[in-house]
Amino acid sequence: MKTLNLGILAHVDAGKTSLTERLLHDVGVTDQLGRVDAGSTQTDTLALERQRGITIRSAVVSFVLDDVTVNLIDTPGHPDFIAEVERVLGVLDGAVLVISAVEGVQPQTRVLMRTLRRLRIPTLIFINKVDRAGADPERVFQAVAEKLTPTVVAMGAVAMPGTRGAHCTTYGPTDLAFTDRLLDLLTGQDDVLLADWVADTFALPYSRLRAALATRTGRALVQPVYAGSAITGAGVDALIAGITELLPTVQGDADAPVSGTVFAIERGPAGEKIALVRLFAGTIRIRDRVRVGAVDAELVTAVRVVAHGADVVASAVEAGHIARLWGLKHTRIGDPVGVPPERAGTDRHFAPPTLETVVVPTRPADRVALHAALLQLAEQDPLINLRQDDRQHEITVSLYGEVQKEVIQATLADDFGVGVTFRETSTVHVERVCRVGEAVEVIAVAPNPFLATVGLRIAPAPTGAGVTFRLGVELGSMPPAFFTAVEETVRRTLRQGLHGWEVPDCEVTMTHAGYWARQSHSHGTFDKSMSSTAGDFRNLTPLVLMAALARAGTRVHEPVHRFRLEVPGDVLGTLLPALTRLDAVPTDTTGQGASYLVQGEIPVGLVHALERRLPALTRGEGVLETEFDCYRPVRGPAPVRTRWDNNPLDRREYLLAVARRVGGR
Ligand SMILES: Nc1nc2c(ncn2[C@@H]2O[C@H](COP(=O)(O)OP(=O)(O)OP(=O)(O)O)[C@@H](O)[C@H]2O)c(=O)[nH]1
Ligand SMILES: [Mg+2]
Repeated sequence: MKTLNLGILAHVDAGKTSLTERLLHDVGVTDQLGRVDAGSTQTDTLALERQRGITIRSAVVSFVLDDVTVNLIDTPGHPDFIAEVERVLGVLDGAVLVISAVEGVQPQTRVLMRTLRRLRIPTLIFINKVDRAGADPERVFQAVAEKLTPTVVAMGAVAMPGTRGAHCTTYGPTDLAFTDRLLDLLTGQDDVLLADWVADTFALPYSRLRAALATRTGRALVQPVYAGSAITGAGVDALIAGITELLPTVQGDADAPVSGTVFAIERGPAGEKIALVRLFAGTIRIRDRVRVGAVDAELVTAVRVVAHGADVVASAVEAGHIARLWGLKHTRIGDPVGVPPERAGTDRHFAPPTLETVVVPTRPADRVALHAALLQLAEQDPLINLRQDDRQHEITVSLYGEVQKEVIQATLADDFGVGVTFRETSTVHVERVCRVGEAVEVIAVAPNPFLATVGLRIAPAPTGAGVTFRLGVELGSMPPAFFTAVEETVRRTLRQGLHGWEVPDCEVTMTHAGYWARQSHSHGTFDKSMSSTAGDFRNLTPLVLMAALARAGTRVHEPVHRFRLEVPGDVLGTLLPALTRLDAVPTDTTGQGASYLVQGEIPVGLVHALERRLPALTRGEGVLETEFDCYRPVRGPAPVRTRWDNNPLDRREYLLAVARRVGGR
């Protein structure tokens, strides 16, 4: 059977969960239509989701349409949970982007559509809530074409929008404006179709246009737009028909070598680890041993697949499907299963979290339990980037925002019985390398106390390039384990640069390498004082790297958001100086009738302050949208972050550390 793994994506509250519920109902999986407001949906199952009426975790449900199994993934829309969307993107065959017919295109809609287009994920757009007062599907369609993607075609019309009786009609071959639009869009992209149309305008059958529409949609070159209501069900039959006709299905090869991705991790009732895997090729059976990430042969102890709305026990999962696998004890999110799939599961599509906070247990005795609980949460959400400072034992997590903080607090209390408070949220900065710096320590040459020679050169790299590690020495000059120890330590050390912030992008080259081969006494025992170990390389590498980094120098950068601010024209006089005081840099101000659109940049740390002051500055009429843009050098003195690793900071500390270790050896 063919499968379609379909993501439902949108700005918060646009109606993803309601639409998922409506689809399950209309295809006959559920008898009763669940409602977000009653806490009775299939996908918002966490207690917290039901209480708050928002989605926090992505959830998978499934149904069969003709001969296709559709695995539907309902995702959260709140920007604090964007990491959940990110993890899902690598396993999708198609997406439905939901937009409210009342609120229209919203900040997260833009971010998501941009990403869907970049990843070439076939997408249908659904303008939802046409029944709600104020709905204006035509205006929203225009905004989609202008702000999101020009390659759109409206698949139907809405009568009586904004009323409970709103209903939808689907365009067909006799709707000339529709067929003209199709022709225009498709012949612009397809030369053969264009040639046939020029040769004989009347001979081009409608079925050919529909087929071309499906091909182009499947290649993410066209985005058909539907409209309707998840609550009343209007327009949903047309959307279902569109999903079947226009989105590409996959039929993976069940006999090929296993290839899949772990895209989520859950904990079962007994606290056991469950991996959600999208299988691209091959078959995984119970008791199979599979390679997962770096671990060679993990034993699969149980398999469950989502089928017809329920999660059922299965003996195997085949290519194309999504399954829950038990037994993969060491797995992490993004791990490849078997042969790594072409689409990597760990690619970064959205900005990383730019906030952080220290988590403090209410009862000091809970510190160890808190650490264990947060480790489990970090398994499910690696971007919280858990770290513990070596000296004070304080635990810090990275965050997207305040709602995520509340969710962590509630989860720790409800699931782990650990009460916590948070220190004030602060901004995560990064360090950028200024120029090339080198350092080297040679074995048996004072003050180097370690049985290792390590030379490292660090050089700047473009934003987003990541850390690359290269060998400037012969690969055969040392045992591979020593090179691995150096590379791993380099990556770990760069999590805190000269000012304590991560150095995300740089090139590190190992310029010198040396070791003493394993030596034994005459009676055959291994003599550690004469033989290099991986530990020597792990201890020496941070010292050399930090010395090289100190020579290269780093500059601290802060995260900056782009903002769009719509305000009444007469408040500009007071608003602009206020923006400047908030360190915001307006780059563009344009009049739009009686209102003005001000765009520019603002440091992330001040977005909250701007939000708070906005009502007073704009008589409550200002509409602010912000979105992560880039990191820029901080103005004034660079903020320093507490070190959680005992990395030496500079040459002086380096020598002190060396001296301490000489004494200790
Ligand atoms: N009138 C009307 N209300 C709708 C419609 N779809 C959703 N809603 C309401 O909009 C609110 C949000 O709906 P959800 O389905 O939770 O939206 P969501 O996109 O899943 O929200 P998050 O997952 O939190 O981002 C709820 O109160 C729904 O009842 C619709 O078609 N018409
Ligand atoms: Mg939802």
